[in-house]
Amino acid sequence: SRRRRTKDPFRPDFKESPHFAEVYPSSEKVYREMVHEPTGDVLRVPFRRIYLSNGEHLDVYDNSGPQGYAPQEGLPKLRRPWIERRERRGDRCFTQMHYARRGEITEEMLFAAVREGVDPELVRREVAAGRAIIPANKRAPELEPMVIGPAFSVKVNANFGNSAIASNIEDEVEKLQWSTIWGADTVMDLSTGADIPMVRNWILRNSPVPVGTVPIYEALDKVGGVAEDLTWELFRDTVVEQAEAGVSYFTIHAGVLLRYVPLTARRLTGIVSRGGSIHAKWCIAHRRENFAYEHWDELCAIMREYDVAFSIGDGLRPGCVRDANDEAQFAELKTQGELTRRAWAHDVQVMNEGPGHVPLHKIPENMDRQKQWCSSEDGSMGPAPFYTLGPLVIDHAAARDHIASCIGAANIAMHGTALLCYVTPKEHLGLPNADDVKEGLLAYRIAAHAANLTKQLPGAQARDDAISKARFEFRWRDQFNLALAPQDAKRHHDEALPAEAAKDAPFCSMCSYDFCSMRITQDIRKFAAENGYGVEGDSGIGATAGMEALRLDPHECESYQPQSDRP
Ligand code: IRN
Ligand code: FE2
Repeated sequence: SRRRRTKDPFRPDFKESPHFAEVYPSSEKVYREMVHEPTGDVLRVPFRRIYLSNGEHLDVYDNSGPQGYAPQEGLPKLRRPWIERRERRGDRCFTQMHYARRGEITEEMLFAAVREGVDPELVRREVAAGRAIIPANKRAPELEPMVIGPAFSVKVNANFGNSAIASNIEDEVEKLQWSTIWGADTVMDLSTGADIPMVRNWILRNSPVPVGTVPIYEALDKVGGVAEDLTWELFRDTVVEQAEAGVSYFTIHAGVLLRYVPLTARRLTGIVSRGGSIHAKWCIAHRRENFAYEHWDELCAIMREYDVAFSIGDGLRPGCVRDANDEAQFAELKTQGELTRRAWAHDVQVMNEGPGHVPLHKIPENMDRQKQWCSSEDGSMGPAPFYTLGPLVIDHAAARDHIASCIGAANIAMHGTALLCYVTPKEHLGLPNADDVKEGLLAYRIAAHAANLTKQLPGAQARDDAISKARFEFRWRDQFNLALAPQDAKRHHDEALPAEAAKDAPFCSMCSYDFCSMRITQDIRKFAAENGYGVEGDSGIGATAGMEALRLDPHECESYQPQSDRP
């Protein structure tokens, strides 16, 4: 990855974007058309169609965005007519929550519902109740709408952005493209280095997914990195500029109250949130309450006008398993709940950020408190969607923290977390490059899907079943193409057996022919079928009947499958 500064931020020297066809051979982008009845608009909702060698195909959720647009031009403005209609109508509040509460199913709600394969009325109802959000700033016409909430598939957020030490505009746009092609549902530009507004603008104009930011980072940059010099006015102006640019959700650490800061004194790792530490420093230096908390209603007014969603920061999240679920963390979470209810009163969409580092046995308590505290008191609203950073379930996995955090992420998502903020292998060590972004995302796609299976959403298991069938039938190419990263799967397979013929072989290099359990199982079924013992079909349930007819003890059968516990 290049480290040199961008020469001309108005005309960066972009690399060629990753080619969809190379990343996903045997896939094609298809669009499902759907009429939005109230306006007559025809929505074109993207899917990735995976073609299989047996003539079947499978459509999967697709975040890769419109292909073939040079970053210099930016992506097409899909939402422009929808937004213009609302502006012509003279709307003052543009939030999806506002429309949902009025009973209106917007184009965005329908679009997201088609992607999820659910009734658009469910999306409307969840958004109206604050249980789901559709981050979609009216100044971000490029994005393909998506919904975040526990009633829908679990989503994954990818972070990138430059720092003063590393990266440039070209690298960050490349990380954006890398993120969406590997399945990021949302991205956050966390730039803190040179040209923050420029980097953000290039990302916004090229992102098919909602973009989030942490505005306090740019505000701190404006005051030369001196937290004490921040003011409410400067922060507010930064928020307005970023809303105007098209950011769809803001992390704002308004729950870091002055009186909570001392609660972190005895922690092993103190305050580990960047935004949280900036606010805490300001509060302590001035002995005053957090200005984002004090001016929360003014912030709500800005969010309403653009439809920017709050991602209420977890500035006091635990930074190690020792600090998990402590007083500081839960004090802030309670305040997040109060802020959530105040935002809802303005029809502003909200999610709550969560940790961090939490050992597995403490995850359910964290999730339960979020659900309880970030709802309305009478239970008619919420809980607001939870958005967690992992959590990492052990602290000593440096260089493998994507795995340590994925375990917590799958677990907390199973308990109801709606959006998972990825962690890359570089976590705690350095700024991620494009490869780290890919590894982080693939790990998190696994965590999200693991949780989706537990939620038993309609069709959630279709891809697993398709790849399992291909595996059992030795359709190797289909196995690669159905995998999260087809080329990587193929590369591993081809390492020992590169010949084309091996892609139809009834074994692989792990067990070879004689010890292939799947091949032996097929022999068993074939034998049973040929001997007229009534096996139904060629790969199914009939096997049991066949075994019975053969008078085989099921325990004896195990000796036919010496490797049966292997993948
Ligand atoms: C998500 C959940 N908790 C924290 N996050 C993300 O962490 C947040 O959305 C942002 O992308 C990143 C850094 O936040 P801090 O360190 O400024 O809190
Ligand atoms: Fe950490």
